Amino acid sequence: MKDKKIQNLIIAEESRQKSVVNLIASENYVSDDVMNALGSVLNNKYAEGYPGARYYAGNEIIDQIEELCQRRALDTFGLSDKKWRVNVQSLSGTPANFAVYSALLPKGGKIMAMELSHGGHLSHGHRVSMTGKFWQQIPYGVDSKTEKLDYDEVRKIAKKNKPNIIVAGYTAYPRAIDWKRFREIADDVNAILMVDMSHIAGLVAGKVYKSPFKYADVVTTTTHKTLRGPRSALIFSVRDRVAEKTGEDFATKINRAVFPGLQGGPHQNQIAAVAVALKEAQSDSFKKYSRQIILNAKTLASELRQLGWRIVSGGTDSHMVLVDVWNNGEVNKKGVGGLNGKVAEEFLEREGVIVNKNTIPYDKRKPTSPSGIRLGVAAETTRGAKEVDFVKIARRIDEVLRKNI
Ligand code: DSN
Repeated sequence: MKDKKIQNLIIAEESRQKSVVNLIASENYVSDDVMNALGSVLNNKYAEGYPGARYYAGNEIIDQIEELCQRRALDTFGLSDKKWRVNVQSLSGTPANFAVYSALLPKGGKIMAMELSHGGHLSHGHRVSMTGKFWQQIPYGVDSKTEKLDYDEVRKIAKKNKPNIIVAGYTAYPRAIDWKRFREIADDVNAILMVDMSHIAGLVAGKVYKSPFKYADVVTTTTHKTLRGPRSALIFSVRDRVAEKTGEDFATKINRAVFPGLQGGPHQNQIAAVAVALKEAQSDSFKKYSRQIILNAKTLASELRQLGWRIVSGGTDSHMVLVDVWNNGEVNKKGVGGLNGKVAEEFLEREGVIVNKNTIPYDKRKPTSPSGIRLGVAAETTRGAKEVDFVKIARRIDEVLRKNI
């Protein structure tokens, strides 16, 4: 690279990534093939429109890449093109969710979604996100005792508020989700059921987390978390749901919302890289990696629990563990607690363990200095870590945090 300043910064970041224990739940390490597709000549092409209907000439090969990516997206999740369509152009998760709402909701319509502090996402209608300015969020949370979803309560809130869309799928909820119950609730109130499976997409592809496709009308996902692809997003929609006013199917409306509604030319290098990652996600080695993720996350949760730390909801069914490091400001019998998530994140970073501070359900502290830290095992699992390594990681976390209590 001629630009030495940028080259040196890239080298420095690569060395940082290699030297730390990475427990950011939304990060991963992609293959060289994914990187090669991202850094390819595909970056040079403009392709506004969709395969077969572009606004520029010269897209014969680009069309084949995008169609292959669509095919692989359906195949990865075992979907028939008779039942599902997929848009692969959205640049990332928040724009993908915004595209769905703008395609399917009336202006000012209601998005019923988990509130941010309980594990929801900004793009699910939070007031600081454009999704909360254009539409109204109807929040639901988790049960205060179990810290798990209470489906009867979700149903009550839906019945009372009659949302246009119900969003299931979260950013800091480590447990299994009963998609069927969500379908029943959505049907009860005639709402669209959207699943945002960004965090768990790789686990669904690897068949270690229940697939939402049997129940959802729309499924969005980023491609760079457990799915281990480039930063991008996919929007799946069922063919047999049509918009009430126009009679068009959801996918037609979503495609129009993505382009020309929200974006110009798609990033074709990114689409090719997604296609590469999706092929990898169909492999046996990916299934093995997914199984290892679950074993590693359970090991991390149980080891930390034995060391005295309170695990939110009591455990995990995914790649993620939420730890209550504050414990209501008290140090417990095993000598841990009383740390806020911000300082815990900083202490750990100083010792080369990268985590993020996170609110816990019913948090009494502010999001900038919350009660919890969120830990994810996908990135270290990609690097080959097994249960024995996660026992060591849990002990290292415990040791660093105890030093600072
Ligand atoms: N930032 C992602 C996460 O960490 O969960 C979601 O957008």
